[in-house]
Amino acid sequence: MATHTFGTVAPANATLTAWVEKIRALAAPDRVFWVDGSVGEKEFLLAEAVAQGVLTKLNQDKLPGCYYHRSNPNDVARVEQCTFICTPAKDQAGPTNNWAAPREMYEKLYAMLKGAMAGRTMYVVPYLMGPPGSPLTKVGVEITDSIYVVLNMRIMSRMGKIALEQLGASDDFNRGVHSVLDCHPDRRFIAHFPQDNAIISVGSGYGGNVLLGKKCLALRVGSYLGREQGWMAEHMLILCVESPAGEKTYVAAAFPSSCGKTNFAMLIPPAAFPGWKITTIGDDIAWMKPGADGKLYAINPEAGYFGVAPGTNRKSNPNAMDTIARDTIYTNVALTPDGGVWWEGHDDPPPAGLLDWKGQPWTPESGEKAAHPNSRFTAPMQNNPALAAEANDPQGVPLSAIIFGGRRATTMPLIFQSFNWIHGVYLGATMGSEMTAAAAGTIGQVRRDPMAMLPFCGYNMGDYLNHWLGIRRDLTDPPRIFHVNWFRKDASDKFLWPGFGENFRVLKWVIDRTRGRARASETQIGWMPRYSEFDWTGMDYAREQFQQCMRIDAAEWQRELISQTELFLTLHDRLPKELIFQRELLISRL
Ligand code: GTP
Ligand code: SPV
Ligand code: MN
Repeated sequence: MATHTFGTVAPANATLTAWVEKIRALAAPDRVFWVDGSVGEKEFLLAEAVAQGVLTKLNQDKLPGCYYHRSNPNDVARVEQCTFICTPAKDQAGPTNNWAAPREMYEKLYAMLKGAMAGRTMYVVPYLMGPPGSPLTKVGVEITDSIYVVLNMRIMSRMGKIALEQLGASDDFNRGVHSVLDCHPDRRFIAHFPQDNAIISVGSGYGGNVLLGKKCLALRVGSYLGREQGWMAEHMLILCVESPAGEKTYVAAAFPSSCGKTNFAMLIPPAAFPGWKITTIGDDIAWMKPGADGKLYAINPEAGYFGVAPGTNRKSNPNAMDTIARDTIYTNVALTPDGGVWWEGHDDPPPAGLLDWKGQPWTPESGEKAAHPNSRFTAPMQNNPALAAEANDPQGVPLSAIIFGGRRATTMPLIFQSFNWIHGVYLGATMGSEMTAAAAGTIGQVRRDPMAMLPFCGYNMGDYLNHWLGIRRDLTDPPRIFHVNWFRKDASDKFLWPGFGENFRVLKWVIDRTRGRARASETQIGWMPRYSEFDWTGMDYAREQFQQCMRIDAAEWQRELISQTELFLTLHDRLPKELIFQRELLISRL
């Protein structure tokens, strides 16, 4: 074997090297690999991952730079029941989080980590969340024994040398430790220590459980830091709408997991809107801070997309298809005999000889899904043909609108606008959504998911909602707040709205509202567009269909209000009074 020097250069930061030494002494790996983020190192790690059987090289003529991974079948999604917020007092984590005392959790997890990396390599991954040089950007360091995690972090964050440069001699970095251990659900913990800016994740190798920069730092710890420091960490996409005249409007949107953020962030306007363009700033996470001009500025802390594969095709999301055509890692999709990938909702019919996500021969008659419903692609955002130049702007973009939306078969109309900021916060706080495959749990059941942050808020949800109300004080020109639902169904279980690219018509009304160019009718629930307010060019959608999609059904809203009671009771002791008043007002209007 040829000798190499990859991974051998330790950084000069003494705090960092001392902490890494502490974890090394505990986990007892055979070697420590300092990741520098170089291209040569990437090639070396990919070859290593293939040699270990962690990755399979896909057909390089069809999918250059692309690799394939199957996770342990017991480890295919985030696990909320194994996710803990470890704050000194229980009520700092609040009623919507699992809590454990920090000291007990450290002791338990350090015991599990003892000798856990024997015979393995311990990788040290310094990374940035945010563009280099942004006042919002944070440094994290993830220690992991998974080469798959290293290669995913390479795509999802700006990592290696660039992060060490930003860190310099500082001791201000997130300390993340991850070990797959034996990947057993009984020994799976994702523990956050917000006061220490630290994370320990064991027993999983999948997605949000282990790519510690993403949900763990950028949302759970980030939301805590944001409240301390006067900013917000949100589960939101960020996009730019550019008019034919070059006017740019920035919009953020919070939809729960697997409810359409990536698709909306990459939307291509219908052919009937020549000259209109959507560019992507982010597809999952937004860090937002009031600017000196009184506007709310947002950055995307990530550098790649960890996106849902099923349903992605040339028609629903052409930009995603281009993005994942190279330099992408596919996880838990199906494998074609010629080294390609397939999933439910792919453009091509399933070829003969397909292997499913578990590696078993698959036929359409099997009645099983070939790709796991939460199968994913990890792709660099630089591949996105619609990437906004602003995605790398340290200043971020000023938001004109924030959109909340869940997956609701009933009740929620296609679109409405809040009366004001407090009403908008109420809409976000009471958002409901049917559960999806992105998290282990009962799929299809409606649950309250405030701001799409229920699984991601790193402190007391009542305090979080207060923070939302408080941010308004620093804004003289706040984003307008809207609510959408792409998923309303008719009696025969069919979607009432075609969604995807056609969502542009809704988005256009939103931005026209923020610029005072579109009219709306006042209803009990908010401001709503009339049929005539939308531009229907190139779309065959009757007034009656639109009305069905926009209907406010008294009986449905009664049930909605009753089911909100549960959330309000859960949060009672810290729930802002303003939100209780909003609910009272809605009841009296209805
Ligand atoms: P996370 O990465 O889990 O946070 O998900 P996400 O919010 O980015 O969701 P994504 O865009 O990946 O979409 C998830 C699923 O919803 C996919 O199967 C899409 O095909 C489907 N979907 C997205 N947009 C629409 C839409 O406008 N209408 C309908 N009917 N389905 C949609
Ligand atoms: C989500 O579940 O919202 C995701 C996927 O974006 S994961 O990174 O696994 O959390
Ligand atoms: Mn997400």
